[in-house]
Amino acid sequence: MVRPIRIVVGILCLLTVFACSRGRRNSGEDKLIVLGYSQLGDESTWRTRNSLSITEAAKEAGIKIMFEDAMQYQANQIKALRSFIAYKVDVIAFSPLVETGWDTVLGEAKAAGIPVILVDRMIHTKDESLYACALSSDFTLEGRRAGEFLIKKYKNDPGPINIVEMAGTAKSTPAIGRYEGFREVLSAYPKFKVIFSEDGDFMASKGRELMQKVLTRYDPKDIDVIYSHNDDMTFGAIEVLREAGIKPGKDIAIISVDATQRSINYLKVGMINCVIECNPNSGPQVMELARKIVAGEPVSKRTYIEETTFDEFGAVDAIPNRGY
Ligand code: GZL
Repeated sequence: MVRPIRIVVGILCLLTVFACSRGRRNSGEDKLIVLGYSQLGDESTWRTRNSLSITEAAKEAGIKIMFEDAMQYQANQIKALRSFIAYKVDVIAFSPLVETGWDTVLGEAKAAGIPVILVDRMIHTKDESLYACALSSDFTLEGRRAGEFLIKKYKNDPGPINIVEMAGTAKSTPAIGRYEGFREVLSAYPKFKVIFSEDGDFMASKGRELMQKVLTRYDPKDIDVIYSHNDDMTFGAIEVLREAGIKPGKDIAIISVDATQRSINYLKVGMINCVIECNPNSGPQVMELARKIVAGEPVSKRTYIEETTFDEFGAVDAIPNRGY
């Protein structure tokens, strides 16, 4: 039986340790970095892996992370950022769901002297001082790569080549970049025609819905390509195609972005024709940026994550396991 006095003493010891660590945190010696991280949601396989990369890297780096999942609501992200400011974290990092609507809350972080790292997605602002640095993929390049694959695949086909596009979350950096980069490359080839483009929010369920809508609107024979902004929407669409007796990758070519293991498996058996890599494993780079910023070391304002393309023209069987 534990005597009550021992419980009280134990609590007092814990509070003392905590107070010292917070004091030490602010004193600058042997700094325990406290990072507030607002993740936009858990909408896709990619996002789940990205969150794991972030939290595992924080643990590895000895950084105390306050991790908040906004469940795809910008209001939840703003609330989380404000709680990090109130807690006086050393540094904030977040993946903005959409590009606009952040100036006010980032102004509050700036006034509180808390640096902000943008991860995975960008914000649209006139005041670049609102964030210390940004780390993400080059989404316009990803879109260009998708277009370049089609130019190669259909180089001897006079067209028209009819394309169905399943876009990501509207006004998000990846959806904007993948939309624009794709058209930038194809604009020189009028045989390519995007006959349908709608927002599927990077979700498998909405990929299904979009493909069902497309098949009520178009004869499958009039669809040559599906360009999907992420694997989860692709997987939803492939289910619908197969239920309709349509062979994905053969009757209709498929380009998908992310490169999760399942999409690579589909590429290897010819159900997908091209997979554009979007790397979710940014955790270690985020923690290194956080450490440098807190230590007052210089960091690049913009860092792009290295990525590649896997397609039917390459050695698909040699693609290493993706791990997610
Ligand atoms: C891209 C990321 C996108 C992924 C999707 O960096 O923001 O969001 O491509 C994810 O899978 O949902």
